[in-house]
Amino acid sequence: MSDDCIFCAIADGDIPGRIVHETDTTLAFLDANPLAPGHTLVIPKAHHERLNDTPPELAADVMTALREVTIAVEAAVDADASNVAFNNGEAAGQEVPHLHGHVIPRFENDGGHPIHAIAG
Ligand code: DGP
Repeated sequence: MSDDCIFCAIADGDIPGRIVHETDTTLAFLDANPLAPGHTLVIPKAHHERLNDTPPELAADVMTALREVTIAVEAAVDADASNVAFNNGEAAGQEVPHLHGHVIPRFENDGGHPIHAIAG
């Protein structure tokens, strides 16, 4: 838990999140500013700013959760594909300094480039 971290507050239940998936070590919830319907974030419950300072076992848990969430989200919104990505550090566009993977559903001919959009 880190004071003043919005994603820690969601993980601790202190502020509401639209939670779609949970394990002992990870949580997934809908993005507040979705780039596409079903845009979901996957976080470790423990506070780590970025991939570089996340213990390998926990990073593996996040990846396992990302895979399950990707499958479920694509099915839920009938997507053709998805962008699964991390903005890893402020200079890369990371705005919330608590590790999170984005799952952004994509549709044939949707014309978007959210992999660029999420990098700010
Ligand atoms: P990034 O730029 O990779 O740090 O993306 C941060 C994402 O987090 C952005 O898509 C918007 C989302 N976000 C920011 N604050 C909140 C919040 O309080 N709740 C939820 N659900 N999402 C948030």
